[in-house]
Amino acid sequence: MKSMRNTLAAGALLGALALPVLAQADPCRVEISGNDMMQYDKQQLSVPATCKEITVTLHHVGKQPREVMGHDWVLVGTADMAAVDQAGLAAGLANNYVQPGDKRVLAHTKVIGGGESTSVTFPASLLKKGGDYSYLCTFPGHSALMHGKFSFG
Ligand SMILES: [Cu+2]
Repeated sequence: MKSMRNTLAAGALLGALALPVLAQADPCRVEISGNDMMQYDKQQLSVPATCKEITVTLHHVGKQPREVMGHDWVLVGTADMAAVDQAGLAAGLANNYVQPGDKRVLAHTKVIGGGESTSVTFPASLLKKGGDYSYLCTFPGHSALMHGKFSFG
């Protein structure tokens, strides 16, 4: 019993020490990059279910313009990925390759080109803890390479 109490005390101490670090890196704000090789730098993004609001920032670290090698970040239920991608293709660049009013799209950024960054902030209430979510780039032909899992919780 005594050793358990010691462990708890040590845990509390570690928690207190870790707190300033956690305060700096908000787990509800995540970042991802796309490049000129049609790749995201992350195949998975995770945010804790304690988030009230989630912010995703997309960086395009390449040089190509958005008309040629544009990237966006679109969050969907995994089952909707192909259909959303298809609808986005028809919507065109003027609509950031996302069909306006598409209810299957949970959140999305605009399409950006090399050297640009963009963010989207959305309420976590759109998501269910432990749900099966994915993100993709809806620029034509990109999603086969540019997609990943989004875990919430
Ligand atoms: Cu892309």
